[in-house]
Amino acid sequence: MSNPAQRANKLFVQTFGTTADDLYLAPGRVNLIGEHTDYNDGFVLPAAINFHTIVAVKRREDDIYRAVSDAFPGEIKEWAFGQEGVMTPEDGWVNYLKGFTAAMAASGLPAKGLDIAVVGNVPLGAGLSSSAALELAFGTAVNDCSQLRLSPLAVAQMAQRGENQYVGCACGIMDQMISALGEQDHALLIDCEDFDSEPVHIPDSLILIIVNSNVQRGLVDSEYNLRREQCEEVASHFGLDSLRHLELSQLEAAKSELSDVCYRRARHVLTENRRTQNACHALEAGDISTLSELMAQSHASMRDDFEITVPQIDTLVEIISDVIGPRGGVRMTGGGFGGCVVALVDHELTDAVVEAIEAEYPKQTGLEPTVYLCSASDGATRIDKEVY
Ligand code: GAF
Repeated sequence: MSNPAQRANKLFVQTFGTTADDLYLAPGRVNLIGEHTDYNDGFVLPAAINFHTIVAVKRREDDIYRAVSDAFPGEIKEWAFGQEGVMTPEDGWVNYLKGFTAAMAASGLPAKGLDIAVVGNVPLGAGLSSSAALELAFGTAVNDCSQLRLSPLAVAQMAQRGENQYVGCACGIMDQMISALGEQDHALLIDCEDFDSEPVHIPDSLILIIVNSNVQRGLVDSEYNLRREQCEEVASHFGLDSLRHLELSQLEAAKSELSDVCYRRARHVLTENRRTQNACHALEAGDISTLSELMAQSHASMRDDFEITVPQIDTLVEIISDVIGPRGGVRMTGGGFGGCVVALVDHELTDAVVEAIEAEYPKQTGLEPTVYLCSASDGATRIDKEVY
């Protein structure tokens, strides 16, 4: 059975012996440009993708949550609202749900319990935010079922708080916000200082190609948190809360006062903020060769200054870039240390890009790539379980 909504309904019935009331869905995401800028109060330009997590839910009269995932059918996780207990990495996927209810309880928000069945097709561990998709599908369900009337942005912020304070990842707001607010055929320019956002149309002539390097990602959380600390160190050197309002000229003038590593980390963030705003203008103007140049610069900055790419990812970017030239852009996407590259490419080049990846990547790295031809999708929502 391939339809995920049918799978969610079926898993619900199998697990809880009754039918679900409602289904909610939230997308994974790909970031076009603006990497590691969100927790620096900067700019990001992600798009929600047409890969989703779906939760089938039934309201309960008490405050108990019971959840099952199709990755582990038969294994029911149970907790009471506000009594999530200590979360350990071994608990895995359910921590994202518990983090959300713990953050709600800590904010003084009430919520009734739910029975929940989770299914999805967002690739796991690929850097496409299967975790934010899970948080937002669940958070949107809780918000709706308990009639809290939180805005999609507030649900995203609650999810981020859950992940920061309870799951233990110091992520920024990008993944949750785009999963909440994505729009079909659009990327979203987000100003992470004030959470202002603006949809940016992706020209019809372009296709979104995501390629999973299938590099086993290691040390992601510790390296991520270290990058964040290094950025905070530079901000505090200048007496600032974040790198957002630091000028490149100020950074250059103080270069000798900073370690080389911290200087380069900050240079990435400041230049990436500029590139992101410029990429947004280029996309709006349909100026693909400028977009191509900016994405190439972004990749080089992540490789050389922020040091979050790996050789296999660099190889993938080179293979794609050789085929597309100025007719599209390509770069690593997401937190780094493996994961995926994103390419926005003239439709006419799709076959040539896929052929080059499939021929060259295994030869040069010994790894098999996974290619996803995607489109930008809408954000989290309740869905009609009969028609999905
Ligand atoms: C991860 C984080 F969750 C995001 O907040 C963001 O920092 C991203 O890495 C890097 O841009 O996806």
